Amino acid sequence: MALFITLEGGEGSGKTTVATSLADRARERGAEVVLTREPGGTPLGAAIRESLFRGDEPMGGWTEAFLFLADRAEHVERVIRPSLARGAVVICDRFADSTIAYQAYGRGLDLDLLQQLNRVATGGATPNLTLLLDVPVAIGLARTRQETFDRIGQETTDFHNRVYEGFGRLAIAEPDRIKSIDAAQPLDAVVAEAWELVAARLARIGFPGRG
Ligand code: T5A
Repeated sequence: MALFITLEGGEGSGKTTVATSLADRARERGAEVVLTREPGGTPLGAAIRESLFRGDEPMGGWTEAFLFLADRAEHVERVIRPSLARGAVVICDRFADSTIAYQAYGRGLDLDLLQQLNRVATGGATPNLTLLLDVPVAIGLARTRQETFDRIGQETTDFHNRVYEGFGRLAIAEPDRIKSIDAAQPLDAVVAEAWELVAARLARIGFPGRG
């Protein structure tokens, strides 16, 4: 019965808004839904999130990567794996693909090593479906209020362009898992497309997902 869905994309692509809407719709169809996020999906993760984004202090690239990975290891062990084990639908706002897009493509850290470290952090937990909300960098950044930008949100346009390219490459490499959605469309259209994909997965595990 379990289903593991992640939402990925750049800043302001609409992940949080779409994830909430998908969770509401899946609950209406009787699923137990665990809506969670990275970083910060556990009490320890909330402290890690605070360390990652507090202030403008510079942080080493690998320090940043290990903080995201530590958050993920705790999140998988404490929240994601137990929820899936009891048959819940887990909807997670960002997961392992963000580390590849931001820390490998964005920061330029070793991609193979980060993939290995992701495998350690996730213990092999892999999403059944990843919705990549694809929006041009300039549109996404314009949607996010400047004053809410954190250390990573404040990065250069070049950095965000590399992240965008990274997500695109991941989608090409894993077309069965990662489904790209044009997130420059009006929100209703984005949610409708995302729900279509989720409803099909829910139907496969026995929920009346369509409609
Ligand atoms: N990170 C994270 C890493 O570097 N490595 C990692 O391994 C992980 C896990 C997370 C930061 O950490 C980085 C990535 C991030 O920089 P965060 O606070 O979770 O920080 O930031 P984001 O995930 O980027 O959240 P944002 O709030 O910036 O973007 P969302 O969630 O994609 O967008 P959302 O839903 O909040 O929407 C933003 C605004 O746009 C509007 C919404 O109403 C809202 O006002 N909107 C639309 N408007 C018009 N049309 C649409 N289609 C719209 N969709 C949304």
